[in-house]
Amino acid sequence: MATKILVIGACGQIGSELTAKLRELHGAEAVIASDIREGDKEMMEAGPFEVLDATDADAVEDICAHYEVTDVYLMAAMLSATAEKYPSKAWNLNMDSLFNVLDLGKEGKIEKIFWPSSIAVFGPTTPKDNTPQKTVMEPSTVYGISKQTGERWCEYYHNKYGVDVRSIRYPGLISWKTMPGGGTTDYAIEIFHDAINKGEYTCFLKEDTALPMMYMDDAIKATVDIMHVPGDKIKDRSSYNLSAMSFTPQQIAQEIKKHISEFEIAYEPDFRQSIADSWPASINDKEAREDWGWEHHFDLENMVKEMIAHLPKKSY
Ligand code: AKB
Repeated sequence: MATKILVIGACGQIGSELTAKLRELHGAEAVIASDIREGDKEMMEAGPFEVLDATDADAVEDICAHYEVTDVYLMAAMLSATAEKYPSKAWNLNMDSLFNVLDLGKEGKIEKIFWPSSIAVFGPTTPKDNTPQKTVMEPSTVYGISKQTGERWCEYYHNKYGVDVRSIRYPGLISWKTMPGGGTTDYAIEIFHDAINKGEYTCFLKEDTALPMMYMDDAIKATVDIMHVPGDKIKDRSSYNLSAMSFTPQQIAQEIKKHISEFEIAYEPDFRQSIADSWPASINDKEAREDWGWEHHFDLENMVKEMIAHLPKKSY
C-alpha cells in the first residue's frame, strides 16, 4: 500500500516542521496534517488538513480510515512546565492519544507509528552525565511520568501485538521557525528572540544548569530516519536516547555575545528550575548511532550562527 501519513499535532513546534519535511519527501497529498484547531494560512493551504482531537478515538480512527492512512506521527502532547500546572489534563492527553494510535496498530488499521518520548523520562536518581540508554528511571514530573509510561506501553504493544512503533527521547529542541510552548528547555529559544529584539534576556533557569539540546533540523532528520529504516534495525521498541549538544544558559549567552556583543543576561529561576535539576545534563546515544545510523550535524556554535542568521528582528 502507498504510504499515507497522518501527523497529529501538526501545528506544534515539531509538528509544523515535520509536516513540511514529510510533504517534501512524500508529496503534499500523501501527508494529512491535523491539530486540535486550524493552523495558519500556510499550513491550511499546503495540503490536506483536519481539525482533530487526539484523545477522541473514533475521530482518529475515522480520519485514518477516510484517508487510508498507513503511518501516524503522534506529536500532540502537553510539555513539562504546563503539565505541572494541569496534571490530570496532561496525563489524559499524553496517554489517551497514545492508546488511540497503538490500538489502531494492534487492530491492523495502520502500519507504523512514531511517538516522541523525552529526556524527561529520567529523574533525580538517574546518572546525570552521559546518561545511558538503559539506567535508573524515576521521573519526578507529570510529563516525565507520562513519557516513561508511554515508553513501556510502546514496547508492550510491539512485543505482544507486533505493533511497529518507533520512538526517540527528544532533548530540548531549538528552531527559528517555530516557537515552543510549555517546556522547560524553552529558554534556549526565547533567549534568541530577546537578544535580537531587546539586547537582554532574563532566564528562568540558573546560569549553570546544563541540559541536552538539539537543533530542529537534526531532530527532524532523526524522526524521518528512524521511520524510514527497515524494522529490524530498531532493536529498542521503548525509545532511543538522542544527543547533539549540551550547554548551560551561561554558555549559550557567551556564544550569542560573539554575534551580539551588547547582549546581557540575568537570572531569575522559577518553578522550572526543579524540573531542569531532575533531568540529565548530557546524554549517551550510542545505541541510536549503532542501530539505525543516527548522527547529528549541529553543535552549539553552528546552531547559534544559524539562529542569528535566520531570526528576523521584529518591528514593534
Ligand atoms: C520540555 O522542556 O518539556 C521539552 C522536553 C525536553 O521534552 N522540550
